[in-house]
Amino acid sequence: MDDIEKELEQVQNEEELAVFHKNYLSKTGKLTMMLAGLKDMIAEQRAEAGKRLNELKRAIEVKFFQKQAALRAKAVNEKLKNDPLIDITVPAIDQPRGSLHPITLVTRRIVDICRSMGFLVVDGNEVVTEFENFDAVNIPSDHPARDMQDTFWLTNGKVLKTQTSAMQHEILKKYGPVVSAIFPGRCYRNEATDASHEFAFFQCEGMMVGKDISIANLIYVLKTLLSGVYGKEINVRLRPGFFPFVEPGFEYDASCPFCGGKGCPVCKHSGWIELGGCGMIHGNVLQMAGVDPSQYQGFAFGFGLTRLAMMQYAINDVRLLNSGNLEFLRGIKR
Ligand code: FA5
Repeated sequence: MDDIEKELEQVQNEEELAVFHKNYLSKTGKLTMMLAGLKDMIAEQRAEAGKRLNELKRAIEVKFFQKQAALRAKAVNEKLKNDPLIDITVPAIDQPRGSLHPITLVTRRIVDICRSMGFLVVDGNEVVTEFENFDAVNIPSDHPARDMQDTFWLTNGKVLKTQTSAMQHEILKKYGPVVSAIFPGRCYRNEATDASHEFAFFQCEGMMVGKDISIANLIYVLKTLLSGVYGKEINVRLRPGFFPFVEPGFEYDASCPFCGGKGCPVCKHSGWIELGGCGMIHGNVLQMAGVDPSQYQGFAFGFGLTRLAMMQYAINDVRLLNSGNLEFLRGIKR
């Protein structure tokens, strides 16, 4: 141990450090080889020797990273000192710093809450196949539901994702049949834009599939998620609603977080805010992804993440979010 440490202390630059790493810590390094050699020892000795060797390797690794940081800092300082174009004595200009976009803030909040409930967070493509966006979620080519989402078709036959539901199939195939996942993402629809409709906007979708998953689980997850987002107890109510990929399907509302359900301009004095759609995943969707609907079932829910951010930050025109208008962004109270 002492010899290895001494050798590390004598390292003068990053090239020598790389050689040290190769000799001791890389896949073929001495310490790694010694650990690999443990398998040939008799069982009684193996545990004790393994523990000591692991401790030794970890201690060397810590010293290695410390040395690496010190060498890098030294190199940067030397560059700063010797570069005639950089004058480190000039006082820093008091520039306003950047800040996170409201969509990013809301996404992070949702992701944190869902992670704490054990959900996977999946990042999906914006360009998807026609099959993923429609057929795999039970919207075949002759289904009228296709007309509800005016789609940007690409010349190669693919589409710009019109809904995060387009990721259900891939997630079920990759992680199913037992999976809990959320998948926020940018969606595109060929809309005539106005204060509440953009052609590019964010949705967030969640899905839980397994044995004995029920609507009670769906309501619990929605309540926990929304209460976390708003930092107060939120109630959820379901109304019958149609989406081809869920059966039964619902629209769901959250009790207004701004007035506590008493009625205010945000909830149009109803006490409830319409958030999105949800329901039990249709058997056809499960089957197409190779999940047996007689054994497994689950729920899915989706909502307009952009809309949530607009309510959270009192933004009255969705077009401002993509506008790149710094005045607007600076005015947002985070
Ligand atoms: C859907 O897209 C379903 N995929 C949601 C779903 C998921 C239902 C899972 C059931 C199970 P819808 O078309 O209603 O549903 O869109 C959901 C939300 O996206 C809307 O409530 C709205 O907040 C948001 N949204 C839709 N179009 C736009 C748009 N052009 N601009 C801004 N937000 C939009």
